[in-house]
Parts: sequence; C-alpha cells; structure tokens
Amino acid sequence: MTAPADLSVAGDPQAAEAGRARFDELIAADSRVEPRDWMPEAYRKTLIRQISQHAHSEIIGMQPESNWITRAPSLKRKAILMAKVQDEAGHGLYLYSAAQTLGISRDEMMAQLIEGRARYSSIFNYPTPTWADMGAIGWLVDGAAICNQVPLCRASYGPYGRAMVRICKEESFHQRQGFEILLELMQGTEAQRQMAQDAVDRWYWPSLMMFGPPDEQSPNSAQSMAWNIKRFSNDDLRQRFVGMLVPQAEVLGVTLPDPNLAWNEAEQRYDMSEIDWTEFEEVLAGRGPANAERLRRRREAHDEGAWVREAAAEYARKQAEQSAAA
Ligand code: FAQ
Repeated sequence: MTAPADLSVAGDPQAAEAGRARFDELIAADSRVEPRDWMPEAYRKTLIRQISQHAHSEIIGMQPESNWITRAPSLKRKAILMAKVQDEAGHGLYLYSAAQTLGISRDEMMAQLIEGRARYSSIFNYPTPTWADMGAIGWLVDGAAICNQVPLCRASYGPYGRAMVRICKEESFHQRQGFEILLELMQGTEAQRQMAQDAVDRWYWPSLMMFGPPDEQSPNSAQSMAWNIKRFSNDDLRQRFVGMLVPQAEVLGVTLPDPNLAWNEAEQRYDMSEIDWTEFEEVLAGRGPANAERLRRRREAHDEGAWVREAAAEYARKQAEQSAAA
C-alpha cells in the first residue's frame, strides 16, 4: 500500500522537489513531520520498521507477565498485574495505529509478526519462573523502556512522538510497581530476598541488551539520529540507564551482577563488563530461551481471535450497508 504523501507527488518532479525542501526544513527546525507531509521513502521505511517492531514488542511483551496473573500472591497484586498487561496491549494499539499512518496495514504487520518475518525486543524471549520476575521486569525492563522511550516523545514523526507521551506516563507507573514488588520481597524472608536477587541476576544483562548493539555496530543509528527519530545513541542510553539503576539498587538492597561496575570520575560514566553480544545475536536469530514459545502463543491467539475480527468486519459491513440505504 502506498501512503497518501507519495501519491500526491507521483509523477510530478517539481512537487517532489518542493516536498523534499519542506521535509529538510522541518527536520532542520526540529519540527514535526505529519502523515500529510512528503517524506523520503527511506524515512518512511525506517519509521515503519521501528514503530512496528516496537508495537510487536508490546504485544509479545504481554506474555511473560500474563504467565503470573493467575498466580499473583494477592488479589491486589493480581488486579495491578492485569491492569499492567492491559496497558501493554493499549501501547501496541497506539503504535500499530501510528505505523498505519505511514501506509502499512495492520494485517500486513500482524502477518510479518506471526510468520516470523518481524523483529520484536530481545527481552521478551526469556522465561518468568518466579513471582520476583514480575518485580524485575517492572524495575529493569520498564526502566530500560522509559530511558529509551522518553527521548522518543520528541521523535520527528508526529504520530509516533505523540503516542510515546502517553506510553511513557504508563511505563513510569509500571516501573514503580516493579520496584515496589522487589522492595517488599527484599524486606521479607531470606528466601524472598534470594528470589528477588536471582530475578535481578537473570534480567540485568538482557535489560542492557534492550538498547541495541554497541554504537559502532548499529547500522541504523546515524541516519535515525540525523532525522531526529533517535535522539541518543544506544550506548549513551545504556549508560544513562545504569546510572539510574545504581542508586535504586542501593535502596532495594540488591546487587547488580557486574563485578566491574564502577563510577569512572575521569570519564564521567560507569565502567562495566563487556556485554555477551553472542547471547544477544542468538536471541535475535530466534534461538533464545523462549522465542519459539512466544511465537507459538502469538499464532494461537491470532487464530483464536479470528471470529472476533470476522464479527467486527461483518458488523462494519452491515452498518455501511444501512448508511448507504438511508
Ligand atoms: N531486540 O541499528 P540498530 C517495552 C535490531 S518495549 C531485538 O541499533 P535501531 C515495553 C534492530 O531492530 C521494548 N532487535 O537499530 C514493555 C536492527 O535490526 P533491523 C521495545 C534489536 O532501530 C515493558 C538491528 O538490531 N522498545 O519494553 C534490539 O536504530 C514490559 C541493528 O540495531 C522499542 O522498540 C533488541 N533489543 O535501534 C512491554 C523502542 N536492538 O531492523 C511489556 C523503539 C536492536 O535493521 C512489558 N525502538 N535490534 O533488522 C528503538 O528505540 C530502536 O529500534 C532500538 C534499536 C534502540 C531498539
């Protein structure tokens, strides 16, 4: 499907030239590009790639936590967790809608995901064996998501930036609820403290990988930053995240599992151990601990929801028929 902005200048080189000049002006002035504006095809493609990957992450990201809804330790925890998982579904919907303004359909994005042609965040390919994982996901995964996504509120593409504003507000609440789960466990019995520490040990490194490959191996960063989509590099955001975690880990009483983590006064940043990028590559290649299960479950849910999509389409058809007859 071709987007409206392209159709408006198809076969008209002068209009395309004016569109390009206007696009360059908008980017130079740090203004917003809207769906009606002309945009380079590569800009459109980059946004579709990033926004759809992000949407898929939110939808697949519901699975590790929904695993605990039926086993949450109290009614209050169950209600909070259900609300959080529903928020993730909402984030997916805002993001799919933002991507649709670029000329790709929801069906095509969903086909890319369930046929295994689309990426989603590496982080959601890890299992959640204990209740403390709900705390670690909230604290570390939502924490990393906030660090990465607050700058995206200023992304040059209007529908994406606006969707991110609301998403970030909700992610902040998610992060606090995760922190609070861990805090309560850390104030509990020795077994509870160990469970919390074990979850932090398992989620810490994967959460650092969420920011993407090191800057020198990030093929998309330079162009995305030039277009004001990304505002900071992968490594800069990772550093910012670690800086945020260190004091919070002290309050919690958990140890971040990196013996080389230390503040480097001269460089004004944290020194840390090398990330295991082989693990990251394995997960991206579909060989992480839970990749197969996540996709299998997504496919099942898609098939099980077919009757809802069919009913909605039929209802829309009848409504249109009635309006036409009126
Ligand atoms: N996982 O050149 P770069 C959440 C891929 S939402 C998988 O650096 P870019 C909420 C990348 O796509 C979490 N793939 O790429 C929640 C590219 O492949 P491609 C999702 C990754 O785009 C919480 C290749 O590597 N957040 O957590 C990953 O400039 C709790 C080269 O990389 C977003 O999507 C990865 N971690 O930077 C939900 C935020 N990293 O497409 C439920 C928006 C990189 O060329 C529960 N996205 N790759 O084949 C972004 O900010 C960027 O897309 C990055 C990657 C930073 C993720």
